[in-house]
Amino acid sequence: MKLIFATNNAHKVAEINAVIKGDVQVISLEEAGINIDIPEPHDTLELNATEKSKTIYELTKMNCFSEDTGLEVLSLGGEPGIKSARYAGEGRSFEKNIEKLLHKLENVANRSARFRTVISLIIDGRETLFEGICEGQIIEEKRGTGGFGYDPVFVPNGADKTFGEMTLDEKGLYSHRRKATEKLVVFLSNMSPIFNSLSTSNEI
Ligand code: ITT
Repeated sequence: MKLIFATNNAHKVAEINAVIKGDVQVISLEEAGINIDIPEPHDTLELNATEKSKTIYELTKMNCFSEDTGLEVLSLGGEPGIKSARYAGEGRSFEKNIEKLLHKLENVANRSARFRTVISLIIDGRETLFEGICEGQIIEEKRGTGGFGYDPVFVPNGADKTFGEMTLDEKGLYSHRRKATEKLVVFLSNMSPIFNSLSTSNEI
């Protein structure tokens, strides 16, 4: 089965390809030759994920999925949330977003936060959503240069390193994206016997 992944973020493609293996071939927008910046105008991760997958489904009529992720900081009332990519402005700078976050958390004792990923999968025009959550803490200074976004300031619960100090596989042990993607894989593998039996009966 081929699935277009409606994202322009190469880090997301690498992380998701580490989980989706076997019979499902993930094709990034770049690989599909689609060069668009899909708007994310809504106020929930769910609606923005749907916007991205629906846009690509309508354009290609191919089965596809997208994901929207937000960092939700408890003492900031869930900020930056849906604004995670543009927290410090339209420039979408990871550096400036982190600076703004650390500034807002100066002298704040409760630094609990979570990443939440929502995947929107469209198969034959029908949408299914999958969620993955990773709880952790925002530290006071950046550590590590791996990953992307807020990874250098986020330590998942149960770890002593930031996501920025982890390899892709280590991040996968804790990651919101891995958890949501695993639900997608289970969903697809539950569907595949139906596909297999359909194709078998077609052959007969
Ligand atoms: P697409 O919409 O093209 O998929 P994007 O980077 O714009 O890519 P989002 O709208 O989901 O993706 O942006 C959410 C932002 O949250 C992203 O730019 C990062 O700053 C941050 N983010 C998302 N996942 C993250 C992760 O696993 N680790 C650190 N930061 C992350």
